[in-house]
Amino acid sequence: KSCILIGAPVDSGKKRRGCLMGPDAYRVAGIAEALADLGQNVLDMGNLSPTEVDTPKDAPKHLHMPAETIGWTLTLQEAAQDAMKNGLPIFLGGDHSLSLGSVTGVANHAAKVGRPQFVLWLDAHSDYHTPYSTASGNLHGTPVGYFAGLDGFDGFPKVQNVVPQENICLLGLRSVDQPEREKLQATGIHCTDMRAIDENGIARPLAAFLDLVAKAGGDLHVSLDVDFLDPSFAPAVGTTVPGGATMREAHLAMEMICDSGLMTSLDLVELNPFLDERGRTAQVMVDLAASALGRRVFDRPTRAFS
Ligand code: DIR
Ligand code: MN
Ligand code: MN
Ligand code: MN
Repeated sequence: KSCILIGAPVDSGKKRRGCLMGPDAYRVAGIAEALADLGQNVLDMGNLSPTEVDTPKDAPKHLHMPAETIGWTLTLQEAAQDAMKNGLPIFLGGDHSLSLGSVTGVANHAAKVGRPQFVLWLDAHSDYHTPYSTASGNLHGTPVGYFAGLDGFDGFPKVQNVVPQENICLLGLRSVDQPEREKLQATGIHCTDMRAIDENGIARPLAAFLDLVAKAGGDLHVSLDVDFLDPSFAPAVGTTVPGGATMREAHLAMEMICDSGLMTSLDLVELNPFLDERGRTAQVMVDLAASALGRRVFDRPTRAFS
């Protein structure tokens, strides 16, 4: 099996531009080399471009660039389904609206091979808006709503395989808008906010979710938004929220995901290299991807004190 790098320079999901430079920043930061060093067979498919579609007539007026995002959703759904046959796709974003396509695409593949799809959403935000509930009009705030089957995505491809609420875990939350909060509190979506991480550590809630995936024999998609991380060491994102995951919390999460052997696909999203200083945040994201795919200091358990 291979790691398949899929460049998705999606920049239509919000108004601040720059995420289109993300895929090349990951390449410059050495993502292919880092994964190859871990013994992975790495294929870089280059960058995709969106399918051309007309602006949907019935879309809410305040939506930012719906036609481009719908076009990307079509392109990425197909790319995700194809890549799943050959390996583990890593979607190099691009803003988080790329997950409208990546997640629904991998879920279509899982359904075809008869496995349940699970999603781990590492993000400051819940991204559980619909095109009608979003106040910003930014579609990067909607992918969880879309693949969880909420209504209101007129003009978008119909979601063929909705990801069940109980199969979704949002981890790292600290910015949830009122309409999202109301809907989330009435669902079975697992929501772990920063307070829960402060109180219990990140390992406990994550282990519980990974256990669900393992018991169900599921496929696991991991979606890593740069703003999951604290902006003090991951500043290159348009929507920083202070009080995020520390470097070690993030690496521990990736190391546990690796140990579980469950991850079948990965998004690296919201990196805006235009806001960065010497590619620092791109490097952090590459190091986290490496942890998720096998980089470690020692194999566990070590002999020290045990
Ligand atoms: C905000 C920001 N909730 C919105 N969302 C972001 O515009 O809907 N998600 N940045 O990652
Ligand atoms: Mn996000
Ligand atoms: Mn976010
Ligand atoms: Mn949001």
